[in-house]
Amino acid sequence: METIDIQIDGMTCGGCTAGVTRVLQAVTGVQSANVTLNPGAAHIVFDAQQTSRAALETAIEEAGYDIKH
Ligand code: 9UX
Repeated sequence: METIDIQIDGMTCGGCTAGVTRVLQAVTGVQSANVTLNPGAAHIVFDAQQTSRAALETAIEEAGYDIKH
């Protein structure tokens, strides 16, 4: 398992964090996703054979949020 943190811009409420959590947990290979509003971030544990930081960042962007690179 691999653990990463992704900084996210654009989440403004608890509904946003719940939505991002749901999106991340739906990605095959994600074991757990903890999303915080302040600071905007996702702490993700995943199987590197099944997904990647890039794929997870894309999923967040497709949900309507921005990645802080
Ligand atoms: Mo409510 Mo957070 O629409 O966007 S989920 S502000």
